[in-house]
Amino acid sequence: MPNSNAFVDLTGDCLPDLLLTRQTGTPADMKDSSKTVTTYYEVYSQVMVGGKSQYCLASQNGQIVDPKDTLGGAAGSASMPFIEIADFNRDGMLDLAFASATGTLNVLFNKYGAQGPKAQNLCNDINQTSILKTNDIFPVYPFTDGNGVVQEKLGKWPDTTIVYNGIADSMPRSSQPGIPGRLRIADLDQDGYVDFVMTLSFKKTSDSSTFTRTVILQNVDGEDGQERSFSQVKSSDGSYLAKII
Ligand SMILES: [Ca+2]
Ligand SMILES: [Ca+2]
Repeated sequence: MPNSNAFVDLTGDCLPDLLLTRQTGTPADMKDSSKTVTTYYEVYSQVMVGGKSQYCLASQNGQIVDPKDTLGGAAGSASMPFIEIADFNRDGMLDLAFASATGTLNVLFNKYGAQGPKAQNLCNDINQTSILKTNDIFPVYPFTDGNGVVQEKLGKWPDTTIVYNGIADSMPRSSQPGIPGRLRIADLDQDGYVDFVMTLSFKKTSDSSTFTRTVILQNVDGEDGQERSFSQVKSSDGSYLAKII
């Protein structure tokens, strides 16, 4: 069951590759708590063979969420995050970002090495399709923060009595973190690094009333060996938007 898909150049040879997200299992499996549903991505890389363009499966090990990571354990709701693709660290290679059902923003940096965003480094022919099979384009699940991956827990809020849950009405309501709405990327502060905008649904544990807030995560310099980090913008009036706009 493909969901997100994109034709983008993930290997730096100027030939667009195909990225798909997929899920194993059937709707019945998703309603059966004894069964698990695997969510993963596939990369079909475009290569030139004998002067002709072909797509070969370059990566199928990109599991992106825990098989048990359904929304609040509810039936029929295996998580399928939307993926955004951008060069988050400005090294010339496209990276991958998605929010998992545990309420974590994951940014996976492309491990293919462009030598920096210089004109002479563009469109290098990798020339060896074996490289595609022996090297993962992105870090492999389970992800380890700091190892080519940045993970940011979403939904931080000054009031600890507030938790958040799924953004869409059709998603189960619970006190557990849910999948945020689709990510959007834009360089909001015009520093040359793309930032995140997303909408999260919150629920007050005091009276169960719900409300939504737009969350901005600024792409900033990393710490502790991380290349980049994604910092939630906050302000004293509670509006994450206020700092930038
Ligand atoms: Ca990159
Ligand atoms: Ca920015």
